[in-house]
Amino acid sequence: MTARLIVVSNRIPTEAEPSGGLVVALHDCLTAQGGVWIGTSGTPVKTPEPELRQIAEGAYTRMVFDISEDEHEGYYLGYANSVLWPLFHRRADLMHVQPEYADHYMAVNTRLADMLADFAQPDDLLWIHDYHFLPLAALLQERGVTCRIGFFLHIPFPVVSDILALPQANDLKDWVAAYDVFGVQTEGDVARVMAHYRDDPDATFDTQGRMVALEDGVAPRHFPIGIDAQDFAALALAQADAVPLAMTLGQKLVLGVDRLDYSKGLVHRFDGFAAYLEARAPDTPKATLLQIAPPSREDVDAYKDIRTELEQAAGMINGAHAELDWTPIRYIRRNVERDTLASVYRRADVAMVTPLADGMNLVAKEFVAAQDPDDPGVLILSHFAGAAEQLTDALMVNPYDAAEVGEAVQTALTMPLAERKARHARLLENVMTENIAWWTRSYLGALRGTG
Ligand code: GDG
Repeated sequence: MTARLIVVSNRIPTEAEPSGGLVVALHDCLTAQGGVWIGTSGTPVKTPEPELRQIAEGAYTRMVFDISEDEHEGYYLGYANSVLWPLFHRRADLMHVQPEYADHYMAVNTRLADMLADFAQPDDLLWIHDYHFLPLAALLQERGVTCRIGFFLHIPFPVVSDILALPQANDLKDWVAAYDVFGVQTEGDVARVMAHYRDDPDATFDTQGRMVALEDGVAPRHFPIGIDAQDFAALALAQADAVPLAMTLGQKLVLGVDRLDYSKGLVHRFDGFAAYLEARAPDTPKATLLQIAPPSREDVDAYKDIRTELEQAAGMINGAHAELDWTPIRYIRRNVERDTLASVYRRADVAMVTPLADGMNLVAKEFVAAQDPDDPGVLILSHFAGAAEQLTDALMVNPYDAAEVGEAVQTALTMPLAERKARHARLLENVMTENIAWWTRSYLGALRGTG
C-alpha cells in the first residue's frame, strides 16, 4: 500500500482544477495516490481556531488553518518576507529584524505542529514546502511524530557569512537537521547547506568531503524543479498568433517576465538593455524590451522602493532613446493571463532572465518550451538563477555587468538561425526531460527512501 502523502505549503489551491506547474504537479500526485494538502486559509482572522479545517474533499483532502492579523504581519510579511526572503536572496541589507517577527513565526509553526502531531500517522509521508515552515520537523519530533518528513526549499540557501545576520542562525542548523530529506534546487545550494555545517562536530562527511548526514540523519540533496513542458509547449503553439503586439515591421521583441521583486534584478536588466541601446549601430534591428512585472508583497517597504526605482529607470531610458515609431521599454505592471503569456513567449526573439538570486526561475524554462523549434528565440540567463546549472546552452551573463548584458542582447538579436536552433534543441531536451513529473517522482522517491 502507498503511504499517505501530506503536503504542507503556505498557500494551497482553492479551485477544483488548479493551474500553475507546481500546484498541478502536487494536485496530480495527490489525486493519484490520495492524501492531504494543508495550508493557511488566506484571510487573517481575529482569533485563530487551534484546528485544521477541511475545505474540500475529492480524490484527496484539502485542509486549512487560520492565522491572526498580527501573525500575518509578523509571520508572513515580517519573518518570512522581510527577514528570510532577503537573507536567502543575498540581501541581508534589506532584512528587517524584529524580535516579535520571530515570535509570530514560531507561534504559527508551533500551532501547526500541534495540529499535525494529532493528525499524522507513523506511515505517512510529510512533505513541507518552503521557508515559511523551516522549524516544522524539529517541532514535530519534539511532539513524538515519527513519520518521514521532507522539506523542499524553493529559494536559494544562503551563504554562511550572511546566515550570521540572522539572530536565529543556530536554530536554523537544528531546523534543517531535523528533516529526513532536505531538498534544495541546485548543487550550489547543497554546497551552501554543507558549508553551514562545516564546523559542526555532529556533521559527517564522506571521503570526498560531501556531507552525507548529521547525527539526526539529514541528507541535503538537490532536486531542480521543472515545468509541465509538454503542456506549456502545446499552449504556446495554440496561442501562437492570438495576441496582437503593436510593433512596426522589422522590430524585435525582447521579453522579461517576473514578479516585481528586488531579487529579479529588474533595474540592472533595464541598465543592461540601455547599454545595448547605447552601443547599437543605426542599421541594426530596433528591439523593444517588454517587461511584464505583476506586483507582489506591496505591504513590504522594500517592494515599494523597487517599483519606484524601476519606473524611474524606464522613464529615463525611454526619454533618452525613444523615437517617434519606437518605445524601447514597455512595462506592464499587472498580471496577464497565462494564455497571453504563452503567446508572448512564443513571439519573443529574446528572453532576459537576469535575476541577482533565484532558486530556479521557471520563466526561463517556460520560454524554452514555448519556442518554435524551427525558428526559436534566444535565452539570456543570469549565472545566479538556479536554472543556470541545467540550461547551460543559454547566453550566460553576469547581471551586475551592464555592458556584458548589453552585448548579450546584441548577440542574441543577431544570432544565426543554425546556432539558435542548436542551442534551443539542447535546452528543450533538458526542459522536456527534467520536467515537473520527473521532479515530483525524484523527490518522493528520496522521501520514501527508495530514490
Ligand atoms: C519561487 C522561486 C522557483 C509571472 N508573471 C505572470 C505569471 N508569472 C508566472 C511565471 C512563472 C511564475 O509566475 C514565476 O515563477 P518563478 O520560478 O520565475 O519565480 P517565483 O514566483 O519567485 O517562485 C523560484 C519557484 O518558486 C519554483 O520552485 O523557480 O526561484 O523564487 O510560472 O509564468 N503568470 C501569469 N501572469 C503573469 O503576469 N499568468
